[in-house]
This record gives sequence, structure tokens and C-alpha cells, in this order.
Amino acid sequence: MNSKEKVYIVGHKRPDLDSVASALGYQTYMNLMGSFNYYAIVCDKVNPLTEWIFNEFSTRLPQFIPDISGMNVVLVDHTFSQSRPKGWENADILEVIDHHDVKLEDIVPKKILIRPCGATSTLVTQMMIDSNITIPENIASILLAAIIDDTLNFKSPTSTELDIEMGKHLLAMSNISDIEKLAEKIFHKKDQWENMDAKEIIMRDIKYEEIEGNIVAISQVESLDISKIDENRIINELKDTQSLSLHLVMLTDLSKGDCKLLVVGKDIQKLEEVIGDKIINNGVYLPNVVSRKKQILPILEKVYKKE
Ligand SMILES: [Mn+2]
Repeated sequence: MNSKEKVYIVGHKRPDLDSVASALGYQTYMNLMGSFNYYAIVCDKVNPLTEWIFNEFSTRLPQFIPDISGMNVVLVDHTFSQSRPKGWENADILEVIDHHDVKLEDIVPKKILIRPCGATSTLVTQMMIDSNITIPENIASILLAAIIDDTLNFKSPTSTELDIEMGKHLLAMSNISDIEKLAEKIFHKKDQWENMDAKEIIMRDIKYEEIEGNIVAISQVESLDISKIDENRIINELKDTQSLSLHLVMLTDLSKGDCKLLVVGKDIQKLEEVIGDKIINNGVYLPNVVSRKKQILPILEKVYKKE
């Protein structure tokens, strides 16, 4: 590859704000470092929060390209093949940048940056800070919004010192005056569940995992008041379409910092054993649980590794 060939930076399917923000952040970093052949793109429709944040900070959304076949790409905010954009098998994946668990046995990127922290936007910010780059105000604002979104305003157990440190740098370069107010707006923007049908609620933020050959799914539904969400509609939809060992829907209450877990699947009993509680009418309350990656996934690993 010569240095004039285009390289596309892309987040996962069903992109969240961090996925889009970190792609644009990395493009900005590469451009400011003198590489003008890097372009952020999105491979799927962005969510309403992302649309609102980009609009709020007067920034155009990255170009929509649904198929990355034949392209040179940098994957941000994901590594799992299920999350990769369409056509990844025929793309040249040069680089990955992510803050999740890694699954790369099927590709060999030349550069890999994986660090457990709250957001990919944090990692991209760190590159710019380490290179003494002054981040443009709109980009700093969008990156900060993405970190707030992914770390639940630095309150999630996935949030690290690095997120807080980079958050401070971004705040200084952004045009955000009140971070608490922005966080509140972000959480309200995400709280559109009442207007969605059950299938949409389940699919909006879903992650599939394979644990010891068992396929499970965990949907994350974050709300300021989960009592407004109709649990039965979701449970019925899960039952109608159920084909997994376990499908969990986390109804995460952002104001209380806990979660009602909805569960459908053949392995409910095994799950009860691990959490030490009864799942009644396909639901169980979990105090102080908000994180899919740090809290729910380890429970599922215990369910299947005991066997
Ligand atoms: Mn992320």
C-alpha cells in the first residue's frame, strides 16, 4: 500500500456514539499528523444520540459506506467478526483500536491497540495528547460526549483513571461548559424506549457472545426510569424469537445505578444457580449492576464454565 491510497476508519455495525466519534477522532489525528488519506466512515445507520451530538457540535457525520469490500480499513471500537461491517472478509484490515475483549484469530492487522478502558474515544484522545496536538473544539466536544456515553458519565465500573484524565483534557479544549448538564441531556436522548416496539428495544444495543460453544445475547437498555418500559412486551418478543441458550435484556436504571434483568432461554436454571437468586416471570433485580462487559458477561462465563 502506498501512502496515497485511501484508508477508511470504521466502527461496528449498529454504531453507538463512541464508534462514530472515535473513527472521526482518529481521522483528525492522522490528518493533523500529516496523513490526509484517512477517512472516517459509518457502515450502518447511526442512532439518534449520535445524530444529535454531531448536530449540536456543528459537525458533519462521516460518510455512509455499507460495504467495505476491497478497502483498506482501520476497525475502531470492535474486533469481533459479528460486529464488523459487511464485506470485511474482502477488506484489508490494517489496524484495530478497541477497548473491549479481543477476538482476532481470523485477521492479522499490522497494528493493534487494545487497552481496557471506558471508551475507544479515550484511546484516540490519548494519541493526540501524547503528540501534543490541540484538538479542534468540535472534535474534543464529540469525543468527550462519547466517553460520557460509554462510561455513564464516568460512573460505570468500566471507567478508568485514563478516561477521567483524557476527559479533563477534552473538557479544556471543548466548548462544553457544564459536563453534568451534557450528561443529563445524553441520557435523556437515549431514553426513547417508550416510542419503540419490542424488537427495536432488543436490537438497538445487542451483543452476541459465544461461551464454550453456547451462543448468548445481551441487550442493553439504559433508561432514567425503567419502570416506564413494558417488560412483558419484551419478554413475549424474546420468547417468540428465542433460539439462543440465553438471551438477556438488561433494563439498566441510570438514576439508581442498578438493573432489572430479563431472561429467556433453556439455561435459566443454571443462571439462577450462579446469581443465587430466583428468576421470577423471566425477570430478576440485580442491585449495583450496570455493566454488560464487567458484570453480566462474567456471570455468563461462570454459567458455562462450571460444566
Ligand atoms: Mn465503545
